[in-house]
Amino acid sequence: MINAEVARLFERIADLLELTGENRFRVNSYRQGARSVDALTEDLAALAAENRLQSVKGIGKGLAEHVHYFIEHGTIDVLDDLQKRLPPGLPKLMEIPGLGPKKVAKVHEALSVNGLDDLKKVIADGRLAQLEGFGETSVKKIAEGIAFLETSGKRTPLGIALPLAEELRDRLLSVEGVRRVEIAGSARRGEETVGDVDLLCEADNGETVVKAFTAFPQVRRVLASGATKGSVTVGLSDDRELQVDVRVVPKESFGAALQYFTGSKAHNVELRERAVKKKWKLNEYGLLDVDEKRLAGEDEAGIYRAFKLPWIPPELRQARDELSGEFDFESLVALEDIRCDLHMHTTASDGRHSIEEMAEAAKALGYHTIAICDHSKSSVIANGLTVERMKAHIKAIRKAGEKTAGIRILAGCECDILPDGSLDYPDELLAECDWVVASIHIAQGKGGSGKLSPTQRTLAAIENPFVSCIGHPTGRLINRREPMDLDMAAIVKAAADSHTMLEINAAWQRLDLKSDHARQAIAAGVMLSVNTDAHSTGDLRQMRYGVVTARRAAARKSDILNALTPAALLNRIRTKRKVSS
Ligand code: DGT
Ligand code: CA
Ligand code: CA
Ligand code: ZN
Repeated sequence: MINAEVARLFERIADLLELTGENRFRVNSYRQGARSVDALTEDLAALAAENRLQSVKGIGKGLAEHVHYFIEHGTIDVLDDLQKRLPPGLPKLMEIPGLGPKKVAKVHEALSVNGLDDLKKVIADGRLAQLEGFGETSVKKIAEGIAFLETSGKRTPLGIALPLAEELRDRLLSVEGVRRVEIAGSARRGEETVGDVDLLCEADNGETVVKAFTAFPQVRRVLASGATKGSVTVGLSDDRELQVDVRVVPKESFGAALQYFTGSKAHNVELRERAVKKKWKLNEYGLLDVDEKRLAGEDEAGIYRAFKLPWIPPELRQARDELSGEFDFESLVALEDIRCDLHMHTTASDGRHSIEEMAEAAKALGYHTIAICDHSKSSVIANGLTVERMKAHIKAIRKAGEKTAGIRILAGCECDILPDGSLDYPDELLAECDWVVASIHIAQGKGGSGKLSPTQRTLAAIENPFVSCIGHPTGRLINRREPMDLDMAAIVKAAADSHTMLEINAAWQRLDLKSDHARQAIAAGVMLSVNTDAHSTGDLRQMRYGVVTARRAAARKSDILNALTPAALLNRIRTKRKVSS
């Protein structure tokens, strides 16, 4: 459906026209057109084919011609002309909070500002503050806006955004008149990074709720505050800001709004296409049939039920195949299914807690098994264990296991895969471990001449009979380090053939494998192991990020090693050793 795109382009034309100082009527006709198109449930392309575009209120002859042009060329000529006429750096300035099209037009005209650098100059030399309609306060706001724009390029990791969203949700719940609050958007879908946080609030006193929200102590700047919607930024520890949107809706629309604002956009488009086929109307207010009779809106499941679909877990709303009706969502792995964590560190290498402390914390989470996996000798910075220390550590782990009732403690290690593809410990030592995670930490770049590539190193480790699992297989750090250049198809196949597990490292900085790779591994028949790589007892709670990543890969409980019974788990580990040796 082209409606959303056409609406966006009309909106853009309106902005650019306003920037050139075009008269208000012409600007408004585009804005009105954008709104009409957005609200339309019929497909614009179908209307155009029947020459009925002008029957839509808000679309006159000119806009109808634009739609026809768009269908033929995939663009709108007026927009292209405008973009050619304007200095290339100018439209970008409209995105700065505190600077709309009118003000940008003014600084362009009065001070010949053509882009961001020019703008910074007239702020620095005081000329902007002297311009009529600006002044010290508004210039200060614009300067802050520039800083925000320049640092907000990066998306925020889920592990930072989600706890913040939960904090704000809980605080909103204590605001008078608020009956219900849900996190929507990418955070609810469990995306590894979040652009902005979307909160949805059920209440009748929108204005006071939004006011209270904008006054929360976490709020750094208020971007908008109205009767049903508020938008703020909160400060992050690295001095970046994260935008948070709040929408207040009445009870009868809550489910429709939750469905709409959870997205993804592509998933919503598919669902709306189904509605259009039935001549129904679906939007954030509810689902209406041909006679405008309300079919659903109060609860989210009701929306899907109207389409004869089960409620769809947010993680799977990706416009893949979740609307096919073929997936058994009941079998999808959930946090409650996770009964063990098989990668964690202790004070023996670079962890903060002892074996016993880690075991007690895991027991409190209801786990039946953990594996202690401290670093091997070549991870010098991480205080990796020499062969002798590792031997002693295995004894210490067994002793702790005997002392600690109610949980099994596996003696494991996180063994480095060296640049030549060999492992950091001899096979005899690995054989003494119950469970071995093999990871690449050293020389993650492409192999130089005569050296093995990361793919070859990983394949070599998979072939070793004592390697149970490959840890954080791609080595990426979200926003900080690119993944290694790997032939994932080859790795996945070798892992499946040898019964080697691949890890979904649940640390939010890693999420490695990521969900697309996890999906690929599952399709090849690989058993995945979701582990926190905890360096403290608190880190064990990061398991949830690994689980949403697995859910985004449509992992069933039976695809995840950590959801098996104790006996089945040990059996799987033994299978690898038997098959390989
Ligand atoms: P983000 O913030 O970039 O991480 O991703 P989202 O998915 O949270 O996106 P956001 O915050 O722009 O919008 C939240 C949801 O609202 C989005 O997932 C789907 C819905 N939505 C927003 N704009 C549109 C639209 O133009 N069409 C449709 N169908 N849905 C939209
Ligand atoms: Ca969002
Ligand atoms: Ca948003
Ligand atoms: Zn580790």
